Order: sequence, then C-alpha cells, then structure tokens
Amino acid sequence: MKIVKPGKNETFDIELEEDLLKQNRVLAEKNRIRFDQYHVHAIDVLGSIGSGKTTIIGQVVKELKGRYRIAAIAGDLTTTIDAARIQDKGAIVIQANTGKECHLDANLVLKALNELNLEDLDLVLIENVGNLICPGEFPLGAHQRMVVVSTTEGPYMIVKHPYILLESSVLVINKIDLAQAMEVDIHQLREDALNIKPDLKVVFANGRRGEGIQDLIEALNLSGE
Ligand SMILES: Nc1nc2c(ncn2[C@@H]2O[C@H](COP(=O)(O)OP(=O)(O)O)[C@@H](O)[C@H]2O)c(=O)[nH]1
Ligand SMILES: [Mg+2]
Repeated sequence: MKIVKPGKNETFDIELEEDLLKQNRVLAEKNRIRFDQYHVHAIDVLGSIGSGKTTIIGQVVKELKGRYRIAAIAGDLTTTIDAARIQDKGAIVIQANTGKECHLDANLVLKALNELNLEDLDLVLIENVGNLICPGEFPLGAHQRMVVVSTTEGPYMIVKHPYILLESSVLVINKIDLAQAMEVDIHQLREDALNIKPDLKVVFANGRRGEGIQDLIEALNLSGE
C-alpha cells in the first residue's frame, strides 16, 4: 500500500503553530500553579462527541459531591447544554465556549478559573471539546487527563489514537451495554490500550446506569479524603 506523509519541517504554519503551543504551555503552567496554590485537583476529560464525557462527569459529581467541593468547566463550541446537565447533578459549572476551535486552551481555562472561587473548591473537572486529536497538544494545567471512549465508536478508536492515551492516566471504556450490538470486544479494547500505555488504568462503564463509577473514582485516586 502506498502512503504519503509530510516530511520534517514540511507542515504549513509550523512557526505560527509552535508559537501558539508555547504560549499555551506557559499559561497551562500558570493554571497549574493556581490549582496547587489552592490545593485544587484538576482533571481534563477528553473523548469524541457522544462518547459519554458529560454523562460520566455527571455521575462522578453525583457520587463525590458529599465528599468534595466540585466545579466543572464545560468546553463546547457554542451551546450550554452540557453545562446545564452537569449543574443539575450538583456542581458549580462554568461554560467555556470555544467558537470554532476543536479544543479548550489554557487561556480559556484561565478565564473560567477567574470566575470560580478556588478557595471554596477541592476538585475541578474540565470537559474538553468533543475530539480526540485537537486537544492533545493543548495542556490546560490539569493534574490528570482522562479519556472516555465508547463501544459505539467501533473497534479501532483506541488503536487509532495512541498519542492522546500516552498523555492520559485513566481510560474509560463506556457504553459496555452496547458492546454486543456493536460487535465490539471490550477486553480487546482494553488490551489495545495497554499495548499503547502499559500503566494506563482502564475502567469499564455504563455511564447511563452509573456502573463502573466507583472503579473510576478509585482509578482517579479520588476515593480517599
Ligand atoms: N447506552 C448507553 N448510553 C450512554 C452511556 N453513556 C452515555 N450514554 C448516552 O450517550 C449520549 C451521549 O452522551 P454524552 O455524555 O452527552 O457524551 P459527550 O458528548 O461525550 O459529552 C447520551 O444520550 C447519553 O445518555 C452508556 O454507558 N450506555
Ligand atoms: Mg458533553
């Protein structure tokens, strides 16, 4: 099979992009310092549109709101639907609309943090824009990255997105109730993920029913306190 790829330094806009990524990294470090200053733990939640990010975040909020003071930052292009869904579960929510951008960036998160009273918080869950590629190069300053993939995305979602997994500590394989109908082997998905990153924590979940949420809380090291 013939394959074409750009060579080194052949990508257009390379200077512009490098500058942008550098600026983002500087702001991400500032966000991290701010989180640490207030002892707030921050988690960047990634996944394709419809994989179940909002559902899972909602379940985590429902489960942990008695133990932690939680806020969420809901990234989306233009709507506030997800923010309202998470708010209903009992978290303070800031909507971060990116307009046309396919990822959150550290500057937008900084703006959201300016709207939050970090002194009164323990945990910030950041729902990134639904995409498994664009957010990869834009750290937000969060302590952890968690990826949500679902069985309805088919059997190759994980092998096709190695980079995002390499930068994450937890993977949720969601919609396990639909695996059979999709003819997707969830154990194979888990194996594919561990081949990419052997120390990744992998959790099976049915976000809708709240199954696997306890395992997820443990995988995120949030079961203490
Ligand atoms: N059957 C099933 N549906 C789910 C599950 N988790 C989420 N959903 C549904 O999938 C749709 C997309 O979920 P959502 O959380 O909005 O995905 P997001 O775009 O990643 O935030 C919603 O209709 C959810 O109710 C699950 O485990 N099983
Ligand atoms: Mg969502």
